[in-house]
Amino acid sequence: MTVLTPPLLAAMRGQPTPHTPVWIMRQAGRYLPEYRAIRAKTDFLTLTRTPELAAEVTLQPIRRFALDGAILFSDIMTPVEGMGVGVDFAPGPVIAQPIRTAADLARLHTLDPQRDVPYVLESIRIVRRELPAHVGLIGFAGAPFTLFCYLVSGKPSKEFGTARAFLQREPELSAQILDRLAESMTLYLRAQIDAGAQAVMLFDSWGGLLGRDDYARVALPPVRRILSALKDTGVPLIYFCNNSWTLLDFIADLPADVVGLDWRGTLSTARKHLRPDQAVQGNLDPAVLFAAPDVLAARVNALLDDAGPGRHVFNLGHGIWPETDPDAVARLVDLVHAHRPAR
Ligand code: 1CP
Repeated sequence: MTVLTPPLLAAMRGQPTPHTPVWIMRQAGRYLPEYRAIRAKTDFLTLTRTPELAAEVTLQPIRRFALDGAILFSDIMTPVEGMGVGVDFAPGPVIAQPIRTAADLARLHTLDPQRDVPYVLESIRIVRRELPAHVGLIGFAGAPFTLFCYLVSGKPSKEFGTARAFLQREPELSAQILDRLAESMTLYLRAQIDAGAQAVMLFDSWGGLLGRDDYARVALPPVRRILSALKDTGVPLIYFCNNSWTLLDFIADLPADVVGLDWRGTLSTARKHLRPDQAVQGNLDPAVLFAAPDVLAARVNALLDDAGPGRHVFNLGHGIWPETDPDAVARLVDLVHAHRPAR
């Protein structure tokens, strides 16, 4: 029997697909009543540490919508906890003792995935057993600079001024922190792939806060190190950097197979800066899910026409908002699947 490649993975590899595949950043979450029902009984940390529950929440959006991809239910800060630094979620990550000295860094040991986060690997195994064969499972990690932002500031922030000032004041200690994170996230993603993740994504939510020079000197090298180390796995490697429209020449030079884009630019523009063999992933503004159905349809079709056929994975430009109507998501997925290239 021939087992067909899931469209998600085919598009990432530049192979033909029956339709443009679609998944949604933060697709398991508070906009779904079934997620809120589970969260009413269980706190977020317990959810991420209980494989049966994490797998159940991962599968919720797959049962409700015709999505082409599932993303493991976990958080970018989950492995950081495994590395020895306590994280609370309120709801964003809060670190009681941020990393700001060499002694702090000593508390952040290199991750041993089997020992430190066995529940993540077990969640992946359960999801792979339950997931329909045409749906691809995406594993993920935070990019080192984005993790550094939370570790140094100790809480969410719009500008991460504390972390960016630290980077300038303490360049050597910063490099050591980023190094430890790069090594650990490489081990973490490899363990996820071994457990059954079929593609992996690095989330660099805050990389775009940096100017070109600091991005190229500080944030980019650890990303390159992780992606290069994972090349031999053969699974598609996705890099998403929020606010990266002025950084695309650097990203074009990364060993990323897929580049995630936010909604601030068009995918045709992104393609001009990226390599022809790199697929694009994105990039509808999450706000457009609040538009009237005919407006949503026009926007989705225009985005797909602009992206052109092939090497495109449809997604939002950033995470879905908790206030979103799930029916709008159902319409979105159907629109993407029904679209045929303009001639
Ligand atoms: O239920 C709750 O109250 C917890 C809210 C929540 C959820 C549902 C958090 C805390 N994390 C998650 C899950 C999560 N986080 C997933 C898996 C679910 C899915 O996508 O379906 C993923 C991939 C993430 C990744 C993540 N966490 C990122 C990168 C993507 C992005 O949005 O830029 C970031 C920056 C985080 C940090 C984080 N964790 C939680 C929150 C609320 C935040 C954002 C904090 C901030 O605004 O700085």
